[in-house]
Amino acid sequence: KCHEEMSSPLYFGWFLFFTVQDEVRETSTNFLKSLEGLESFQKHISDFSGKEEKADLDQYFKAKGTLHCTTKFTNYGKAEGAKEYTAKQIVQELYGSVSELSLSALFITPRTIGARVALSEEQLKLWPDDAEKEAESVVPGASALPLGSRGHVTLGCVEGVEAVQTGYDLLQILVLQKNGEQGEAEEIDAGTLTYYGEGRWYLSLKEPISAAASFSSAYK
Ligand code: 2AM
Repeated sequence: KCHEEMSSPLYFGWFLFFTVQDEVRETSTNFLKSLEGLESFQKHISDFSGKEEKADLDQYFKAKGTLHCTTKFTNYGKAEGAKEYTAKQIVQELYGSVSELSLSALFITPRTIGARVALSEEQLKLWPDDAEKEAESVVPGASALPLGSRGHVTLGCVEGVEAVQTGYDLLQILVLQKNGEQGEAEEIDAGTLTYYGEGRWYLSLKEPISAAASFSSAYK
């Protein structure tokens, strides 16, 4: 029983080192602060508050625990493909290994805040083939995006919203980008900020954040 539990986690992923988590949280807080200071953001504030008044974004999103980038949600072995993923040689081989995650963008929607992860060739070896396809029913067009597109770190969610939503929100923005949606873009200190409507804001970072992380699994 014990062995079975040990090999059937809730999910696999890259877990950011603790010191790095603090840095990323700070970056996230600064991002929200700079958003609130923008005229363009204030113009669309009703996307978040439903009213024409100042919303405190830092209070709006609630943190979801240890910062990580999920590779496979195995749901204690119950998710489709869980056993196959767990048994993969590369998963066994790289379990416990440390690598640098490149956080290339930050994004918020009225539901979630997250960081996009630009996965390396090596990291993509741990990425499930169907991660984007699996989201197709929720985000039409997701399955046509490149492998690894869903890679992200959930930084927070609105109360009552599950973390899985962050990846869907990212994929939705990427589908819009792929369809040539220009949005309303402006340059800010940290990079190019684009508004895609319906409260979707995407900041492409001038300098990606390098975050040390270890590939491992979590049980809750
Ligand atoms: P996240 O990767 O967007 O943060 C435990 O719930 C973790 O598994 C969370 O980090 C969560 O979202 C992720 N998760 C939950 N359900 C999922 C699903 N159906 N597909 C992919 N990831 C999922």
